[in-house]
Amino acid sequence: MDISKECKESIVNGNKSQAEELAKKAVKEGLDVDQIIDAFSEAIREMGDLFEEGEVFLPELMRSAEAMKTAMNILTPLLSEGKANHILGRVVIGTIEGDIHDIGKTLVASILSAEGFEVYDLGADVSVNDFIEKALEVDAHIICISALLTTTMIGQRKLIEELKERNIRDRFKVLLGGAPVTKQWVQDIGADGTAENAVSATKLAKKLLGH
Ligand code: B12
Repeated sequence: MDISKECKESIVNGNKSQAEELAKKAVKEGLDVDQIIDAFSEAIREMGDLFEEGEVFLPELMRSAEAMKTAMNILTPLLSEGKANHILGRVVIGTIEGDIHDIGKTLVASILSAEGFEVYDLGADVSVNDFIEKALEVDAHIICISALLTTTMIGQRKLIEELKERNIRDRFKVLLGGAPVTKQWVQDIGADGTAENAVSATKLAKKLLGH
């Protein structure tokens, strides 16, 4: 079986040790990390679809996510290697309050960092206030907010409103992401953009800062 198929299988079966072994193998054999991450990502999304259809239940989805995270913890540090020697800009990133999905956000943070951004990753379930305080503290150029739930997307709007309230909206570019985020939503709440994946997110971040 080819390694991409094995990666998918490990996630679908929620087999943490298999996922870990495969990630280590990919690193050891110098395989294309992007391709391996794509295979894992495709599998976890498939599990999400099955979950929505009622074909798998939360404990299974959680086991798959655990396996995915174990593999990603091994693979994402590789993405940050070979950092550019000048800083393109400072980015504060996190998943919005009430939302614990952090796999995609961590991928975006890794690619941004690999491309030369100084990244402050606040983790998941981050309050609007913590985003803003950190952005002010490090004098960030961009705030990146991830939301994977339709119920937590509202926090993205809250953050922009809070920036306006404090008269600091113009100090930061605000990028939104996560599966439910659409261009329409970005426009509706007055954010600066969105991207479907970590590579296009990084391209957009560069473009917004004129690189
Ligand atoms: C894995 C997963 C989980 C894991 C999370 C583990 C973790 N530590 O992250 C667990 C099992 C814990 C989980 C829990 C829940 N989940 Co869940 N989960 C998923 C799943 C299957 C995959 C998400 C993922 O990791 N994708 C892989 C990564 C690589 O992709 P990504 O996140 O989309 O990120 C990419 C892009 O979006 C983009 N991006 C991401 N962030 C950003 C930010 C910026 C600024 C930019 C520019 C780009 C960007 O780049 C990323 C990399 O390419 C999705 C299904 C799906 N299709 O998204 C459901 C899904 C998001 N979950 C869902 C639900 C309902 C839940 C629960 C509420 C279930 C429950 N009943 O308790 C809880 C939520 C708890 C909470 N309060 O947050 C629903 C949401 C439905 C909705 N409309 O709101 C989904 C869509 C599943 C479904 N189809 O029903 N979940």
